[in-house]
Amino acid sequence: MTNRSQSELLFEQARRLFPGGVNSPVRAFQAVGGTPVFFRSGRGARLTDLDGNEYLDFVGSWGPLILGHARPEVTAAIIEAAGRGTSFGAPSPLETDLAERVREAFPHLERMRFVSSGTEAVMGAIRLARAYTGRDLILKFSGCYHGHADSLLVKAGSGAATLGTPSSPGVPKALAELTLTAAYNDLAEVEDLAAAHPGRIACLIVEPVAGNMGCVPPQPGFLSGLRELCDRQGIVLILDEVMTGFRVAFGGAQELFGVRGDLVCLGKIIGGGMPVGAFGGRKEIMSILAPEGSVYQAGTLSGNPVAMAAGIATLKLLQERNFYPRLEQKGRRLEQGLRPILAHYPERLCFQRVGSMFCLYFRSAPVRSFEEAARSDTAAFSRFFHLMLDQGCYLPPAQFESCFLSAAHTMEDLDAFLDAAGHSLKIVFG
Ligand code: KE4
Repeated sequence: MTNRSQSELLFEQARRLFPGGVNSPVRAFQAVGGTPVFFRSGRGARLTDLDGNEYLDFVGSWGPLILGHARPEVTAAIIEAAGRGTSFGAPSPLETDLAERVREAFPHLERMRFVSSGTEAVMGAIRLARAYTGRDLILKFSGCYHGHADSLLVKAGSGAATLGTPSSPGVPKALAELTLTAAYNDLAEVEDLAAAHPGRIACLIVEPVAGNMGCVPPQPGFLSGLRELCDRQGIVLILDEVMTGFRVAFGGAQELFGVRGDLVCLGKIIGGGMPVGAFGGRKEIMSILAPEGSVYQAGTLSGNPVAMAAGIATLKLLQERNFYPRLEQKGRRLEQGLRPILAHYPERLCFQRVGSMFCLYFRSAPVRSFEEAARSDTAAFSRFFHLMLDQGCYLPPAQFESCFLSAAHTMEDLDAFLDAAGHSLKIVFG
């Protein structure tokens, strides 16, 4: 059993300061039991905890660290920018530089706005869609997570689903009633909802690959069907690419599946591990945003120069030749290596992957919606999680999350994962 006494001590101190001892619920290990690991440092694909234990990291800070921890070029850019001042509260050329790089990946973002989190990006996009259409209803999918803004904490995924509060207390009923929900990949249900509420739905927001109920790819025709329906009904299609943007391809899921949003939300990778979110899209929608228009949105640290510098350094490296093909080779190696292992446990496991994001569900295949993900054996997952942790593999501490590979993971690291997984599954399933 790995000694994590320092983490246990630190967790006791943290519980006297923070609810649940953490500053974001998914970190609390509530779904898997035990004590959250406190980390001292990360380098490449590895994390080191306060007891000196080293782990291969398959969380990657929940997505941002596609380059791995402490990538020298990113760290150098942060240090250099910080030396010139951490914040101006005024424009800097760094915002323009990062925005131009974002637009290279998402050319249909005619205008954009930087914020400090994915939640803020989604809040801005929703408010814009409501103002642009003059409509109040929004439509989301159960199990999708779009940050913790009130209107989106209805049948939400990620930590909300993990903790059993997909619809959070504290959200006024009157507000929650303005959020319609459908099952992911169920186009017919979306059509029914649109028919039941003609001319009242402002926007439809979707994760083009659902990474907050594990890893659920869109079924063929799902995204294009949503696009067509939104065009037909005058509904703003918001693609939440906070997780998938620059993850599944340089141009995100929109590049992969060829479906464009009217508005797009970004985050995670574009900050290179620093707090950055962004929303953007068609000029005619974005132009009603203050100060050009009257839809208000603001932020003290929006476009923060140090965060911008981290994002610029990150995107520069993602544009290097063969970055994504090399990452795909690693994802394929992991999937192919797992296949013979999972074959020992027919109908007990389902591995789903899109690029360098993946999930091992403890239930039979396939998983196409949250309703299907929710039937996973979370007790078996928890046992697997701890067995992997004790073998030096740090996974997301919840079944309803996606794992991530980075450019820093080597083929030997993936073999170590496969060995640990094979050993762990033997114990879990006997
Ligand atoms: P943030 O506000 O956490 O930066 O982004 C919210 C968000 C929006 N949209 C999508 C698709 C997201 O995945 C997220 C955040 N993802 C979770 C992980 N599943 C963040 C981890 C956490 O809540 O601590």
